[in-house]
Amino acid sequence: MKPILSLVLAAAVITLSAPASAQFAKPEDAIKYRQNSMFVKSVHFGRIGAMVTGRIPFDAKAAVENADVVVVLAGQVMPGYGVGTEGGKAKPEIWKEQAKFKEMADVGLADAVKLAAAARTGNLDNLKAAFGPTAESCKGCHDAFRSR
Ligand code: ASC
Repeated sequence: MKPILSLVLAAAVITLSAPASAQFAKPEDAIKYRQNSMFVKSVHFGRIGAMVTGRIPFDAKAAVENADVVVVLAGQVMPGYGVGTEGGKAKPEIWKEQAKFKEMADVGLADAVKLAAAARTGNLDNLKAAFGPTAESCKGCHDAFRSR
């Protein structure tokens, strides 16, 4: 594992051990965090998408690096939606249907982990096979829980 990723993961573990209410100084920060996190995720996921569709050449090393960013951020979804942080594009259902929301977040993370594993095989067909389900997970959760 790269030193930088180890550091990010260590920071994530420390962050996760704090109660959700202590995650952000103010609710607007949680909203900003969610939106920026989603933007960064979409940039890195999008680069893999561009390889999968042939818009950019397949680069196995870049695929791994991009997938790893998606994994780290996909693992940080729940802390972004603590009690009292309603707002932004997040539907109120997120806080009313916590179990469903968490389940979708967990599936999203599992798919991202599979995407990173597929990237590590260095095989474009494996990357293609893992990309679709991950995109479906992203879309499914956005359709259910994000307002337009
Ligand atoms: C992205 C992005 C999303 C998802 C979704 C996948 O890159 O910004 O919201 O992928 O489009 O279906």
